[in-house]
Amino acid sequence: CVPGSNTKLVKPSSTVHKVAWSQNALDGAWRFAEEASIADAAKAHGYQLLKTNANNSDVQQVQDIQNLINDHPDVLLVDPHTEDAEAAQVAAARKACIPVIVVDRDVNEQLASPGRDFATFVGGDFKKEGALAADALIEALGGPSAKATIVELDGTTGSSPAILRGGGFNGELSTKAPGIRIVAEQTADFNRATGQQVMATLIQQYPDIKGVFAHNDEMAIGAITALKAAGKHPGQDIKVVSIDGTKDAVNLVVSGEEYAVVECNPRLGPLVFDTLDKFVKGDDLPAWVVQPDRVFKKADGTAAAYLPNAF
Ligand code: GYE
Repeated sequence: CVPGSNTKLVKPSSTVHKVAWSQNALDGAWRFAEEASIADAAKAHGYQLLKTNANNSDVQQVQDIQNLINDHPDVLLVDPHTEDAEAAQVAAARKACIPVIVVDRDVNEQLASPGRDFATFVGGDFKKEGALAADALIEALGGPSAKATIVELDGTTGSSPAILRGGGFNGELSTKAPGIRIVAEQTADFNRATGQQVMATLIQQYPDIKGVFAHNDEMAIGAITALKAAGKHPGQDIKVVSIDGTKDAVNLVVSGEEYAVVECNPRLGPLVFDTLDKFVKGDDLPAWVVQPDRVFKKADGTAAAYLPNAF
């Protein structure tokens, strides 16, 4: 492979030693579980793992990826903070003859695409997760004919899970239960403390809401704290649904304060390294390797059954 702007995507050499891993942040149970899963799978394969953590900064992650490219790893794994910001770096790796697998969050595929700039995207179906969250909240609020107002706490603006979970949720809600209206939508950056702050303000502005959809568990946990502080009784007068499957959130489902959690499995290591094995062998890879997800509720026993395995 000769580095240059027209350089085609290469496959890793048959002797992978050095794997580079660009993580967007290490700021909560989901990311810690993902990081451990990638590290464990690399170790099980006997690979050296070069790790970076961009602390939720696109500027930092662009720099991290450039540094990793300069280290000439056999393969680069990228979990991008947002869809657009790291796409050019994925293409830069291709031009530098370094094969890339995009993990967990996708890049904007208009800017860098699977099969051309990178091998494949390994991650969950965020749109489906959003739709499953809508189905759960519709059920919690009394079914398709329910009339209620709700609020939506968005994940990090411009990240693929925030874009797709929001889209999946909104599409499902407006077709299945048009009487349930989102009266406010605000980002809380996938963060627990921010979720609490944002919810504290929203509940003053919209005291009559009957539901909350949070794009991740951390924000839902913060929101539940804020709702209780405002004198509400989550699980009774307000139904909360979120996505991930953390121990803290699933405990709230078991205790009844949260209605349902849609799984987004962070333990991507085995699937990523299995995909890497196939890539090394020269197998054709699909554009997307999907990590399947489930729904955890109290009523059907799924939350209690999953809890021992939660992260
Ligand atoms: O939901 C959230 C984390 O990218 C799917 O990122 C992931 C999301 C996950 O910060 O908790």
